[in-house]
Amino acid sequence: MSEALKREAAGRAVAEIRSGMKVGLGTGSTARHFVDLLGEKVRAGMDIVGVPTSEATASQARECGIPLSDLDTLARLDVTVDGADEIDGDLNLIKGAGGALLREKIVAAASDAMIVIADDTKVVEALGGRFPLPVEVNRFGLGATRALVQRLVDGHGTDGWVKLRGEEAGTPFETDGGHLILDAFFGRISQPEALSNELLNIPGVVQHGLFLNMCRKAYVATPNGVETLL
Ligand code: ABF
Repeated sequence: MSEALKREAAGRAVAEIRSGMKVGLGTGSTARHFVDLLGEKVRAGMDIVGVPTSEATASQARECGIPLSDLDTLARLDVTVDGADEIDGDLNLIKGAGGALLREKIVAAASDAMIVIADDTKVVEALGGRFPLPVEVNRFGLGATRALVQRLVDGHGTDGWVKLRGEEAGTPFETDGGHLILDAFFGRISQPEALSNELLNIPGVVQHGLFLNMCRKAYVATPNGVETLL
């Protein structure tokens, strides 16, 4: 999907931002367009404050001149705009390919609304069929936590797998919070709420990339223009 189309989706989200708003700033290549376009508005006089979901976004936002704050200073935000890896018909999401899922979820949960911007390759019938679910885990007890996540994958009845992100390259990926990521391929996830609870019941799991009942609107870029999913 071309960057131009991602930018169009981002532009639709920027059009919803008004002066005075407190805005969660997502992570990833689509969210990057949003931050860039929002920066243009700020430089033209729009008065907003952003809360970034990653160090990468914080650094881009600073370069764009967007004033930043955090969730210690601002307990609630008006809206968060972020990308996604999979979007189903109920606007439930898989996120975390960029490794920022924990901060993304904290920021989205602190926001009155979450708008997702994506291209149409991200729209799926059921979550999990295409994309492994990122599971952020504590370093301590990694082997035991991995075995418990693998047990959930095996119990899902598919040819699933669990990989430590970065392991094959010799350097495990580390999140902004200093955690690791297990990418767990479940196949189609028929009961996302149940899986969410099962994962969060594993003590070494910090958070996972299922974003359920959090997003109310998605702007999806297609070759024929941007569609709004509600
Ligand atoms: C973030 O960036 C992540 O939660 C998601 O994994 C990814 C999407 O990136 P892109 O817009 O580059 O496809 O939103």
